[in-house]
Amino acid sequence: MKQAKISKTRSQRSSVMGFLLFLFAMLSALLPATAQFGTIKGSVRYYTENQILIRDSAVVTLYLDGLALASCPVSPAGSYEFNGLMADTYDIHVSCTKYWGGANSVDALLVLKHFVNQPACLFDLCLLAADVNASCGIPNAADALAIIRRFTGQIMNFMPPNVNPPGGSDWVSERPSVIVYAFSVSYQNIHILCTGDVNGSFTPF
Ligand SMILES: [Ca+2]
Ligand SMILES: [Ca+2]
Repeated sequence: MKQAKISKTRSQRSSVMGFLLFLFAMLSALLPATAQFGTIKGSVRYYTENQILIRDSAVVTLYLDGLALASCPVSPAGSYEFNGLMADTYDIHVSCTKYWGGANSVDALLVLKHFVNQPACLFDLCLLAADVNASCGIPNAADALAIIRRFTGQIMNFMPPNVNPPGGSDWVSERPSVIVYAFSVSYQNIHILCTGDVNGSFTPF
């Protein structure tokens, strides 16, 4: 009698397991193929106190191991999105073609103060924006002078022969690394600045 009861219980467990396996197989078949991939999404903003959204004239590029994989223009809402990404670590960078502005004598003074360490006052993206000739060293008097010359209309950009080579573009961007997991969304906002506008005083238009 006891043996028959045990056998019946085993049979019931086996049926339940079989049903669960069947259910799992059905659900797997119903899920779209892209579901196993991840997404990166976020906004593009000017690096200033009120974090102004960049709603046009900017393109977000996705890199894997230094190679550009895809590009995406910012939407009118100031957002971007990359879908169907394999789990991995990606880099993101923004290029912008909006009007340049915001760099003046105040920025030049901040660059000089940083250069002579009285005190060092520029960090992260502001430090990158201070190196207007993109010489990749500590921003110095040459960068400060170039900012003054452009603000006063003596030069039209930060490219040679106006500055020493290599010369910098009108915009600089953060380049964050983003980890993507399967079945997940990674949120990453990216900040940009006009080159030379180290105090983020500009309102992009
Ligand atoms: Ca420089
Ligand atoms: Ca400024």
